[in-house]
Amino acid sequence: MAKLFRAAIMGPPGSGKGTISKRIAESFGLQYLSSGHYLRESIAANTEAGLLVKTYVDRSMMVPDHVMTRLMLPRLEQLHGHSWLLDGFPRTLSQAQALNSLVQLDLVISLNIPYETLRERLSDRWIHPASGRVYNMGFNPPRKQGKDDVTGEPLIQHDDDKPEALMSRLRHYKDMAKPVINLYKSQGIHYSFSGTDTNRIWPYINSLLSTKIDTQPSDAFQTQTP
Ligand code: G5P
Ligand code: MG
Repeated sequence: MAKLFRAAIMGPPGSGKGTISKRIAESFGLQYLSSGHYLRESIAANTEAGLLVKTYVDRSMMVPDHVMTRLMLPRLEQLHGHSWLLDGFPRTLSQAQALNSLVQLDLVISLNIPYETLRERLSDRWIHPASGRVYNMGFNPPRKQGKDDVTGEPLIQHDDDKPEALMSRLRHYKDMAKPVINLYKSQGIHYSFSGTDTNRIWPYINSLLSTKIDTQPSDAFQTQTP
């Protein structure tokens, strides 16, 4: 049996967590869990909890810790026996502590992207509000300008992606992330990647993970020791 591997990816809004997570999940066969995805799913379900969540997500504000842990931890419990990658959770020390009481992570990746790069990316970002699908006019444009690839519905831009709002979101992100990063540094599992270009960062993450993840599908493929 391949050894289980549990990782998380952290980084400010627009840092490329989603883009890199998808590559990791595909290359290494990990289950992928995105906090933003589950939040949007709960909003779409239109429950009381979903409506509450919407008031935060619409303003790009942090959803309260107890709501986040109640949303994420049961899903991780269901993945008992699987290797997985978390995108966007934990984001606060309290979330990290709740996660720690359930499982010890093997590795945490932080994306350290200059502010100017984030500003450019997010001001170029268009969203399909119903599904949360995200496009970037330079990096991954929709097939038809201004329209969602799947539904053909119009794309919108977020008020929160305007420069002033973005600056305050990023400052807030850093304040929240610092103690989380320190926790994972103290556990010796934190790796930080800096750069302006996802395609340039990816090979470094890929080679780090190649050394950490046991991708042997079964014992039968392992070399026999004499
Ligand atoms: P999300 O959904 O986690 P954010 O704001 O943290 O949202 P986002 O927007 O999903 O982060 P990302 O995943 O880090 O960004 O980045 P991405 O989507 O891969 O890339 C961003 C854009 O840049 C895309 O258009 C992509 O195509 C483009 N891009 C990527 N790489 C490059 C490149 O090299 N060059 C160029 N030119 N473009 C590139 O969370 C949403 C909300 O949910 C709440 C919060 O309200 C949050 O705002 N929330 C939580 N609240 C509390 N606790 C938690 N744990 C929470 N998790 C979510
Ligand atoms: Mg994302």
